[in-house]
Amino acid sequence: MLHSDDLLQQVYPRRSSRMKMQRLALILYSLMVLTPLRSNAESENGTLFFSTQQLVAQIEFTEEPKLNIESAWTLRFAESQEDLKSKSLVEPDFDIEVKLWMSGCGPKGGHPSAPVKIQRISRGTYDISQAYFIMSGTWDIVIALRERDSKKLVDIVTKQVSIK
Ligand SMILES: [Cu+2]
Repeated sequence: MLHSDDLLQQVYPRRSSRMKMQRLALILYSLMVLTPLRSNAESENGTLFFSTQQLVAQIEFTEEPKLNIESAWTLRFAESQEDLKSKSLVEPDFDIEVKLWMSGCGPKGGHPSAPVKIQRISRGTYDISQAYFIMSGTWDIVIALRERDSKKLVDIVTKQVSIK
């Protein structure tokens, strides 16, 4: 049987090589996202620690994660756990990226879900909605900080959720 990529190459040679580039970019991006991801840990009460910044984050679900139903949460940033508790929040000086990622699944070793909606509410407070966990298993909620101009990755934390 002809592999579908080979078939595409014959029918659409230029389009296929562009698809390969896109695939390569996706793999490189996954590596970039997943490599630093293993080093940071979530504390028992759910605080997420950014290792390169004096910054912590907290996820408070407003719609608990469930299979194929929209999930939503409030994402808050502060300089310390104490500040999170007292809601003395800070606005990170970075672009904030939120993604859903399922690792160890599929031929490429992982895959995203559809982009979530990120809406800034107030200082250090964001509403995240339209988050869909499209398979059962363990998902990573990945929060990345990027330089505003260069979009260079500054730091990354993850929260794991288990979807039944
Ligand atoms: Cu999956």
